[in-house]
Amino acid sequence: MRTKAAVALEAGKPLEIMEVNLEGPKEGEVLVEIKATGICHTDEFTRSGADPEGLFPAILGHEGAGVVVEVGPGVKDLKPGDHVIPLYTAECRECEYCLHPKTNLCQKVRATQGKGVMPDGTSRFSMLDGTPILHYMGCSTFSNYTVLPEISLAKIRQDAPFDKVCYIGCGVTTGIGAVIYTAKAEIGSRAIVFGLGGIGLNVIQGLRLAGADQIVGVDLNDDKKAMATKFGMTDFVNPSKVEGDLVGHLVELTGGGADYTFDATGNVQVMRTALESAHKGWGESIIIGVAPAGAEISTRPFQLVTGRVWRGTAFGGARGRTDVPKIVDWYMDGKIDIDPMITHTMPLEDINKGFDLMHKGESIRSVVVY
Ligand code: NAD
Ligand code: AHE
Ligand code: ZN
Ligand code: ZN
Repeated sequence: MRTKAAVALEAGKPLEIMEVNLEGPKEGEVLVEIKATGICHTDEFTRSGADPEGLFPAILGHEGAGVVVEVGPGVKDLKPGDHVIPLYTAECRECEYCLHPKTNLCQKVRATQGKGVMPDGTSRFSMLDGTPILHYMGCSTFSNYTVLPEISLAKIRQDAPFDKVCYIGCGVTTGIGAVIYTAKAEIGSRAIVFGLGGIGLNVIQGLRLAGADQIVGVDLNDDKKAMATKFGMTDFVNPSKVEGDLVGHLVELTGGGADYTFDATGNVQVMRTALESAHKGWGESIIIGVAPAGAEISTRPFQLVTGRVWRGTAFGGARGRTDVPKIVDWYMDGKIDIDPMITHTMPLEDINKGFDLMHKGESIRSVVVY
């Protein structure tokens, strides 16, 4: 079939809207009509050329929601008409990782996913002249129709609005999950969140859900303060307005350092500040942000010797097929909020405007509606 897609032809170039060929689903695969997709900073990270795993030409996008159109041979748990959220972290429920209680990083399709192909080593997408186009993070939600392995799809309830729950495909789950699945923050915790964008705001909402006493938000952009306050931030710090040492300021503000700190910027200097503003003896710092090729983190080992812990999280530690449908329920039951964070919606033709808004710091989440 043919489908409309936004194609990343080369690193650093705007996406190009075009008709592309899409082959039907093979063994264990599913054809999905994407109804809506968010634009995450990780899409920009790869588009820009900063991603060491970035390959071109590719169809980016990994924060979608849609409807199953057709299933390939051997697909067991999905049928046409089912509503689904694509998962860049699959859940096969049988690999060594899925069977280990301490990780959500299913490896069943990770190697081929990283090469931009389906598990059989080939792409379903091509240009109209036959040139192959690669998949991205196993999802490629910047295409109106896409093919994914069955284990990379979470089945969700039918009454959830696509243009809102697509955000659960990355930002909402990553932010809330970092708090509840990775940090397992306790009631009464003090926390600091660096970066109040599409991920950081969901960390804040997760901390409120977990019953944190103090939630400090840190961002260079003062315009992020109002939305973060709405989601539960108790104190705001703009590092450019702090005189002297930022770590010292944050340690004082949290009465000795935070129980949990979260980096949602992708900046390795910020990651160091986040680690060092965690409480001596027990503070944990969770890295969510994705850093460019070649960037490395550093600190004095003494920071860890004296009890601070550095950890990281992918997709908030969530097991997608199990946890995503529950998070959709939380949204539908009013336990979590999503709508105010979706500041812009647009048709696929305007997707590059979504990237511009992100760059200008004017959006939280832009959502493309097909
Ligand atoms: P975003 O652009 O919406 O938000 C980033 C925020 O960080 C902005 O508000 C910006 O003003 C702020 N910021 C930038 N530099 C800063 C600094 N030096 N100090 C303080 N604040 C600063 O991006 P997003 O979609 O929220 O994504 C955030 C990061 O999380 C990105 O690196 C993204 O790639 C990553 N991410 C990781 C996962 C994961 O599974 N680990 C999932 C989603 C996104
Ligand atoms: N390809 C990059 C790393 C990108 C990365 O860390 N991705 C996160 C999800 S970001 C979603 O917005 C992730 O899930 N990582 C675990 C994994 O297996 O990719 C690089 O640096 O090579
Ligand atoms: Zn993302
Ligand atoms: Zn697995």
